[in-house]
Amino acid sequence: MNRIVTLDEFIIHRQKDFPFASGELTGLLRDIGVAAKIVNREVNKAGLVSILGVEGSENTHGEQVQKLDLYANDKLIDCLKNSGECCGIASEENEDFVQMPMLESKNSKYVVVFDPLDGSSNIDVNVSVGTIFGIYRRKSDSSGPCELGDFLQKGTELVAAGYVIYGTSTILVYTTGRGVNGFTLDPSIGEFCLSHRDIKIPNRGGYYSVNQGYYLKFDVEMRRYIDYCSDMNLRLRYIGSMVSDIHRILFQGGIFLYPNTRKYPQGKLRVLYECNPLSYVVEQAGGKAINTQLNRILEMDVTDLHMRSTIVIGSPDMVDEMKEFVERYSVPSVNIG
Ligand code: AHM
Ligand code: MG
Repeated sequence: MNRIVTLDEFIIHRQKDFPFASGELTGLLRDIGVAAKIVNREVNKAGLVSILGVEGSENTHGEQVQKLDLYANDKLIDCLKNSGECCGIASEENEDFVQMPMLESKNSKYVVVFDPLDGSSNIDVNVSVGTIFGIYRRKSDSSGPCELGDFLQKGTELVAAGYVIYGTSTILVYTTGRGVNGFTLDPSIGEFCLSHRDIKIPNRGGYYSVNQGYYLKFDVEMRRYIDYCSDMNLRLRYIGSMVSDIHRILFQGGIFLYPNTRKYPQGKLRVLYECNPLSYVVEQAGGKAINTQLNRILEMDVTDLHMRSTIVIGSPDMVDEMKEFVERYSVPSVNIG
């Protein structure tokens, strides 16, 4: 029988790969693992909401019941604050970034960005949701508080990124730029155990993933590409929870698209909390991620904490093919003048 390798063991072992590592990044990844276990416990109880109380009400302990995405947000912030391994966080749930107390953050050189519970509209119907995270080295001087510029970095500057999927089992997938590994939570021992070593995305896959309900709102080249996917007998899978859709594509191959629509002319998904971390993971696994202007997601300038983007991400050959489609069918803008 193979010996079980826990997430903590793996992270500590990997620290040796970085000669000047101080242990902060190791600590941060472990904190995220702890927060994931706490969030997992609550997500698993989501169906008991009628027993435990609905949002805004008081539960049997006299505590206010919180929406799960806000609960996940608070837990992540608490875990990162307590350990003092990062100097600030930015979350999809917070308007502004949050500075960690200077004393506790020990002049840390990292900031963390996250979407605490992606796809949270799915919780009530028991569909998988996830946490997405990214870690950057701060740019400002570590003797002072963190600044906005520490968060507005390109995805190419990510030091680590990953996600946790709360699904049929709970899996944490992360990369520090040296391959992608996955860990499944064993509830009997309460540990994430290495289950998917050195994940590689297939060059092609049998799935495409897009909200086809918006078909008529997509640009013509995007509609052509979606028709092509259907003509090629690709299977359409769209969970409406990006982490879950990307997780399937990572293992089975395929392509995920969230183009611009009339409602979201810049795309819906957030660059900092969704597009960049997941693009980093997918690229590390051998995949590709671009926007519908055909630029690499990780190289986009980030100008706002909550900036959105279009995204096309997944198996490398399929993303290249989509790019060719757009180049071929793009309607050149006519200058009437
Ligand atoms: P959220 O962060 O508010 O949950 O929104 C992001 C989610 C993604 O997980 C998912 O891919 C997308 O929104 C679904 O959007 P739509 O319902 O427009 O297809
Ligand atoms: Mg989200």
